[in-house]
Amino acid sequence: MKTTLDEQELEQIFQQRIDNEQKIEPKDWMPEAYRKNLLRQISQHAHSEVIGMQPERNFLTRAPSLRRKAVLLSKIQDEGGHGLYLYSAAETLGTPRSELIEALQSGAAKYASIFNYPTQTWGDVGAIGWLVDGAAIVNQVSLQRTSYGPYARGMIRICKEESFHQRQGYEIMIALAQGSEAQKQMAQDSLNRFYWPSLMMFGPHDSESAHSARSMKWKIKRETNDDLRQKFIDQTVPQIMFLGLEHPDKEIRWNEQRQHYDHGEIDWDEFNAVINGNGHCNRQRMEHHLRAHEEGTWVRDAMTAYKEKQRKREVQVA
Ligand code: FAQ
Repeated sequence: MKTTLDEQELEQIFQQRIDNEQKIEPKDWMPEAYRKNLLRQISQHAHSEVIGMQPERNFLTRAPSLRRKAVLLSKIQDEGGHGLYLYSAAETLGTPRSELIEALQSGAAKYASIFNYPTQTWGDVGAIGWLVDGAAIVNQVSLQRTSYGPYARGMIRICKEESFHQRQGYEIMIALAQGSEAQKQMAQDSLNRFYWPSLMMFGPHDSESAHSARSMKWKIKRETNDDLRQKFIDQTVPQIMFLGLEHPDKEIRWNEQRQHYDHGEIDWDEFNAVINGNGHCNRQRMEHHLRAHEEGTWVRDAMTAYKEKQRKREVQVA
């Protein structure tokens, strides 16, 4: 009599659990391709949160009031925290954080394209909170139902914080849009520059998306790139109207039949250039990350030495 299950049977049971909406936990059996794909997505998500601190950090010393500075500081710290939850979730899949960071620094792993755009004005800080965090929430609300337990639980907490980030950004935009003519112009300019890159955050069209089909089958992703992008486009139109700004997409039209907005096309050449390392700030972002990592070596060394000392003490006591 056969006592162990073969790979195919294990995969069938695994898929059945996914189909029944059961979460997969770190010690459960999973196909290697599921582990690899999940590790890729979660670690890239973590890298995005960490690199994503850089554009806003640029304005910490230039925030227009103490209140704005305190709020921005707290928001940026939240993003760092999200990176840490996500690295922890990724590590449950068996790869240490140091390897994940190495992959980021060598260029083997990606991070969200949006963070390679420069922040030029205070309006950009508003646009990032409103549009970039807004797009991140649309994606992450969906990921709260992802099939991998640690990722799904991390997303629930992250979404709560992202909501606050989105509101702080929109509040900045309201203040600018209701301010002087120059402030309104600043808001419009930031909207114009950040709108299209925000749409790119959802990734290539479904027909071009290398990972979507498998990720949907395994419920790593719960909605496709294009469906999430459409949700974001639809929710952003009334927000732009409320601000009294012009929509950057001249082709935006309500489609009664689809009950969605029709829209213009993203510049995919720009998207590909940015994800392949040729955006405005790719080099600068990585140089900063490498420098900060290098400067933090003594902290990591001190932690390792402290842990070792504790371990030796425990051995002596035992
Ligand atoms: N940028 O087959 P797909 C945030 C890559 S968090 C760069 O469709 P997938 C919070 C993709 O990795 C923002 N690369 O891939 C915050 C793949 O390359 P690979 C991050 C992109 O994974 C706010 C290739 O193209 N959020 O912002 C992008 O099924 C403010 C083929 O694409 C997440 O990561 C892109 N935009 O779908 C922080 C959410 N799009 O790996 C600070 C979780 C695609 O084969 C301040 N991730 N690529 O070399 C996801 O939902 C998915 O990974 C997608 C892409 C939807 C991003």
